[in-house]
Amino acid sequence: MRALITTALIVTATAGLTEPKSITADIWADNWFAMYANGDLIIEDSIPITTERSFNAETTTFTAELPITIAFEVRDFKANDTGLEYIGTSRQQMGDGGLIAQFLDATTGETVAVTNTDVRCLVIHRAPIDRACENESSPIAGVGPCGFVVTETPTNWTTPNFDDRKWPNAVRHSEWAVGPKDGYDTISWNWDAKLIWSDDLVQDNTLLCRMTIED
Ligand SMILES: [Ca+2]
Ligand SMILES: [Ca+2]
Repeated sequence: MRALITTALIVTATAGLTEPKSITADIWADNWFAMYANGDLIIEDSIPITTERSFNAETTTFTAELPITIAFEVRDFKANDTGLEYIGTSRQQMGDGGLIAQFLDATTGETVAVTNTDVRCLVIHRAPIDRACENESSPIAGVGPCGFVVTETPTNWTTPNFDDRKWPNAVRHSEWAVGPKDGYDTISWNWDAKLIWSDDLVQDNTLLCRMTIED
Protein backbone atom coordinates (compact mmCIF):
# COMPACT_ATOMS: atom_id res chain seq x y z
CA MET A 1 0.00 0.00 0.00
CA ARG A 2 2.77 2.36 0.93
CA ALA A 3 4.53 1.71 -2.39
CA LEU A 4 1.37 2.53 -4.31
CA ILE A 5 0.99 5.89 -2.60
CA THR A 6 4.61 6.80 -3.35
CA THR A 7 4.11 6.04 -7.04
CA ALA A 8 0.97 8.19 -7.18
CA LEU A 9 2.82 11.13 -5.64
CA ILE A 10 5.66 10.92 -8.17
CA VAL A 11 3.24 10.91 -11.10
CA THR A 12 1.50 13.98 -9.73
CA ALA A 13 4.75 15.81 -9.12
CA THR A 14 6.10 15.35 -12.65
CA ALA A 15 2.86 16.07 -14.53
CA GLY A 16 3.01 19.34 -16.42
CA LEU A 17 6.77 19.80 -16.23
CA THR A 18 8.87 20.02 -19.36
CA GLU A 19 11.08 17.05 -19.97
CA PRO A 20 14.71 18.08 -20.50
CA LYS A 21 15.64 17.50 -24.13
CA SER A 22 18.96 16.14 -25.32
CA ILE A 23 20.19 18.10 -28.33
CA THR A 24 23.20 17.61 -30.60
CA ALA A 25 24.54 20.82 -32.13
CA ASP A 26 26.85 21.22 -35.12
CA ILE A 27 28.45 24.66 -35.37
CA TRP A 28 30.91 26.23 -37.78
CA ALA A 29 32.05 29.82 -37.31
CA ASP A 30 34.57 32.14 -38.94
CA ASN A 31 36.50 32.52 -36.71
CA TRP A 32 35.35 31.83 -33.15
CA PHE A 33 32.15 31.36 -31.15
CA ALA A 34 30.72 30.73 -27.72
CA MET A 35 27.28 29.12 -27.41
CA TYR A 36 24.78 29.29 -24.55
CA ALA A 37 21.54 27.37 -23.96
CA ASN A 38 18.97 28.97 -21.65
CA GLY A 39 21.73 31.22 -20.33
CA ASP A 40 24.24 28.45 -19.58
CA LEU A 41 27.55 28.31 -21.44
CA ILE A 42 27.55 25.05 -23.44
CA ILE A 43 30.66 25.28 -25.60
CA GLU A 44 33.40 27.62 -26.71
CA ASP A 45 35.18 27.08 -30.00
CA SER A 46 38.12 24.85 -29.06
CA ILE A 47 40.60 26.59 -31.34
CA PRO A 48 41.69 30.02 -30.03
CA ILE A 49 40.81 32.92 -32.31
CA THR A 50 44.47 33.94 -32.34
CA THR A 51 45.33 30.72 -34.22
CA GLU A 52 45.94 31.60 -37.85
CA ARG A 53 43.19 30.17 -40.06
CA SER A 54 41.29 28.97 -37.00
CA PHE A 55 38.63 27.19 -39.04
CA ASN A 56 36.93 24.17 -37.53
CA ALA A 57 33.49 22.73 -36.85
CA GLU A 58 32.34 21.72 -33.39
CA THR A 59 29.77 19.09 -32.45
CA THR A 60 28.40 18.88 -28.94
CA THR A 61 25.46 17.31 -27.12
CA PHE A 62 23.70 19.06 -24.26
CA THR A 63 20.47 18.83 -22.32
CA ALA A 64 18.07 21.69 -21.65
CA GLU A 65 14.36 22.31 -21.19
CA LEU A 66 12.28 23.30 -24.21
CA PRO A 67 11.79 25.87 -25.55
CA ILE A 68 15.56 26.41 -25.59
CA THR A 69 17.02 29.86 -26.10
CA ILE A 70 20.30 29.51 -27.99
CA ALA A 71 22.70 32.45 -27.85
CA PHE A 72 25.94 32.82 -29.80
CA GLU A 73 28.78 35.25 -29.45
CA VAL A 74 30.60 35.10 -32.80
CA ARG A 75 33.86 36.82 -33.64
CA ASP A 76 35.59 37.42 -36.92
CA PHE A 77 39.29 37.72 -36.12
CA LYS A 78 40.77 41.20 -35.88
CA ALA A 79 44.31 42.05 -34.80
CA ASN A 80 43.05 45.17 -32.98
CA ASP A 81 40.24 47.73 -33.13
CA THR A 82 41.11 48.67 -36.72
CA GLY A 83 39.29 45.45 -37.60
CA LEU A 84 42.26 44.49 -39.76
CA GLU A 85 44.41 41.36 -39.75
CA TYR A 86 47.94 40.73 -41.04
CA ILE A 87 48.65 44.40 -40.30
CA GLY A 88 51.83 45.70 -41.92
CA THR A 89 52.18 42.72 -44.26
CA SER A 90 51.26 42.31 -47.91
CA ARG A 91 48.19 40.38 -46.70
CA GLN A 92 46.79 43.28 -44.62
CA GLN A 93 43.00 42.91 -44.91
CA MET A 94 39.67 43.34 -43.14
CA GLY A 95 38.76 39.64 -43.01
CA ASP A 96 35.22 38.31 -43.00
CA GLY A 97 32.93 36.32 -40.74
CA GLY A 98 30.18 33.69 -41.00
CA LEU A 99 28.16 31.30 -38.85
CA ILE A 100 26.13 28.17 -39.49
CA ALA A 101 24.58 25.80 -36.96
CA GLN A 102 22.07 22.98 -36.80
CA PHE A 103 20.41 21.31 -33.84
CA LEU A 104 19.31 17.67 -33.83
CA ASP A 105 17.21 15.68 -31.40
CA ALA A 106 20.01 13.56 -29.94
CA THR A 107 17.67 10.58 -29.61
CA THR A 108 15.95 10.54 -32.99
CA GLY A 109 18.45 12.46 -35.12
CA GLU A 110 15.65 14.71 -36.36
CA THR A 111 16.68 18.29 -37.13
CA VAL A 112 14.87 20.57 -34.69
CA ALA A 113 16.41 23.99 -35.46
CA VAL A 114 18.82 25.64 -37.91
CA THR A 115 20.42 29.01 -38.46
CA ASN A 116 18.40 31.08 -40.93
CA THR A 117 17.02 34.61 -41.18
CA ASP A 118 14.79 34.05 -38.14
CA VAL A 119 17.93 34.35 -36.01
CA ARG A 120 18.43 37.82 -34.55
CA CYS A 121 21.93 39.29 -34.39
CA LEU A 122 23.24 42.44 -32.73
CA VAL A 123 26.57 43.83 -34.00
CA ILE A 124 28.76 44.84 -31.05
CA HIS A 125 32.04 45.53 -32.91
CA ARG A 126 32.26 47.21 -36.30
CA ALA A 127 35.59 48.23 -37.85
CA PRO A 128 36.97 49.78 -39.83
CA ILE A 129 34.24 52.36 -40.37
CA ASP A 130 35.68 53.03 -43.83
CA ARG A 131 37.06 50.26 -46.04
CA ALA A 132 39.85 52.64 -47.12
CA CYS A 133 41.54 51.72 -43.82
CA GLU A 134 42.58 48.43 -45.40
CA ASN A 135 45.00 50.34 -47.67
CA GLU A 136 46.54 52.55 -44.97
CA SER A 137 50.29 52.01 -44.65
CA SER A 138 50.13 52.52 -40.87
CA PRO A 139 46.54 51.90 -39.82
CA ILE A 140 45.76 53.20 -36.34
CA ALA A 141 42.54 52.26 -34.56
CA GLY A 142 40.25 55.23 -34.14
CA VAL A 143 42.12 57.41 -36.63
CA GLY A 144 40.66 58.48 -39.99
CA PRO A 145 39.14 55.60 -41.94
CA CYS A 146 40.21 53.21 -39.17
CA GLY A 147 37.54 54.34 -36.73
CA PHE A 148 35.56 51.66 -34.92
CA VAL A 149 32.15 51.33 -33.29
CA VAL A 150 31.74 49.30 -30.10
CA THR A 151 28.28 48.57 -28.71
CA GLU A 152 27.96 47.57 -25.09
CA THR A 153 26.96 43.94 -24.52
CA PRO A 154 23.44 44.00 -23.06
CA THR A 155 22.99 42.51 -19.60
CA ASN A 156 21.52 38.99 -19.52
CA TRP A 157 21.53 38.77 -23.33
CA THR A 158 21.90 34.95 -23.23
CA THR A 159 18.85 34.33 -21.05
CA PRO A 160 15.41 33.17 -22.27
CA ASN A 161 13.55 36.25 -21.00
CA PHE A 162 15.85 38.79 -22.70
CA ASP A 163 13.87 40.84 -25.22
CA ASP A 164 15.66 40.67 -28.59
CA ARG A 165 12.77 41.96 -30.68
CA LYS A 166 14.68 45.13 -31.59
CA TRP A 167 17.70 43.18 -32.83
CA PRO A 168 17.89 42.90 -36.62
CA ASN A 169 17.24 39.59 -38.32
CA ALA A 170 20.34 37.78 -39.50
CA VAL A 171 21.21 37.96 -43.17
CA ARG A 172 21.79 34.81 -45.19
CA HIS A 173 25.07 34.67 -47.10
CA SER A 174 26.06 32.25 -49.83
CA GLU A 175 28.84 29.69 -49.56
CA TRP A 176 30.53 31.66 -52.33
CA ALA A 177 30.47 34.86 -50.23
CA VAL A 178 31.59 33.25 -46.97
CA GLY A 179 33.99 30.72 -48.46
CA PRO A 180 33.58 28.30 -45.54
CA LYS A 181 36.83 26.51 -44.84
CA ASP A 182 38.16 23.62 -42.76
CA GLY A 183 35.58 21.69 -40.79
CA TYR A 184 32.58 22.91 -42.77
CA ASP A 185 32.77 19.98 -45.18
CA THR A 186 32.97 17.41 -42.39
CA ILE A 187 29.38 18.13 -41.31
CA SER A 188 26.35 16.84 -43.19
CA TRP A 189 24.34 20.08 -43.12
CA ASN A 190 20.58 20.06 -43.31
CA TRP A 191 19.45 21.82 -46.49
CA ASP A 192 17.64 24.44 -44.39
CA ALA A 193 20.72 25.36 -42.31
CA LYS A 194 22.11 28.58 -43.76
CA LEU A 195 25.28 30.61 -43.40
CA ILE A 196 24.36 33.84 -41.62
CA TRP A 197 25.89 37.09 -40.35
CA SER A 198 24.79 40.70 -40.24
CA ASP A 199 24.39 42.35 -43.65
CA ASP A 200 28.13 43.11 -43.67
CA LEU A 201 30.42 40.06 -43.58
CA VAL A 202 33.53 42.23 -43.61
CA GLN A 203 33.19 45.29 -41.38
CA ASP A 204 30.94 43.75 -38.70
CA ASN A 205 33.36 41.76 -36.57
CA THR A 206 31.59 40.66 -33.39
CA LEU A 207 27.95 39.61 -33.21
CA LEU A 208 25.57 38.44 -30.54
CA CYS A 209 22.91 36.14 -32.02
CA ARG A 210 19.83 34.53 -30.54
CA MET A 211 17.45 31.82 -31.72
CA THR A 212 14.96 29.39 -30.21
CA ILE A 213 14.54 25.63 -30.35
CA GLU A 214 10.78 25.39 -30.06
CA ASP A 215 8.79 22.92 -28.02
CA1 LIG B 1 37.60 35.70 -40.54
CA1 LIG C 1 36.21 41.79 -40.37
